[in-house]
Amino acid sequence: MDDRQFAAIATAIAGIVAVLLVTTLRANADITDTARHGRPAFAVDVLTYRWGWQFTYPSLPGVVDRSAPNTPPVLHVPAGRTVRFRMRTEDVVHAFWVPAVKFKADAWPDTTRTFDLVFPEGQALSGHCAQFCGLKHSDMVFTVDAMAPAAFRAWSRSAGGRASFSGRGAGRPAEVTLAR
Ligand SMILES: [Cu+2]
Repeated sequence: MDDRQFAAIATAIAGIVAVLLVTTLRANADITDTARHGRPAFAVDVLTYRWGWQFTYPSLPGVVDRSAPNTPPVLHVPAGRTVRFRMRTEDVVHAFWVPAVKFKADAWPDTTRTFDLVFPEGQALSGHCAQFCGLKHSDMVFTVDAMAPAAFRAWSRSAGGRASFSGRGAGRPAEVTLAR
């Protein structure tokens, strides 16, 4: 290899490194941006079990939306705000899936999964368990009532609390994290 070939190869490698560096920095900036703008405005604890869902709200003690025979539960959230979910399973692996927000996440035993979602306004967005989990897997459905802020405040008052969702928290689905 002569000096010119060496210089050409070295230049090419430097170019590739520069491209990778810029790509990484951009991706990082994206994550930081999401974290800042996606500050959660409301929180939901999700418990999955054979064969149903339970939604509780840390800022609304005592409010429980849970599956009942032939009655899918309703998950109540403010529309257009970042909602932080903490999800666990009581038994086997289930999966939270809401097609309207193009999001699916597994609930694994002994694991708490955290994710942020922003919902469009809608009274009956459909939700499903997307992991076959036994006999009544197909019963594992729920609906999402994603309300405009005023309607959400009214619901939270009628549910016996004052949901604190003063945070601006408008954003888009952010990081999904796992904690054991
Ligand atoms: Cu399931």
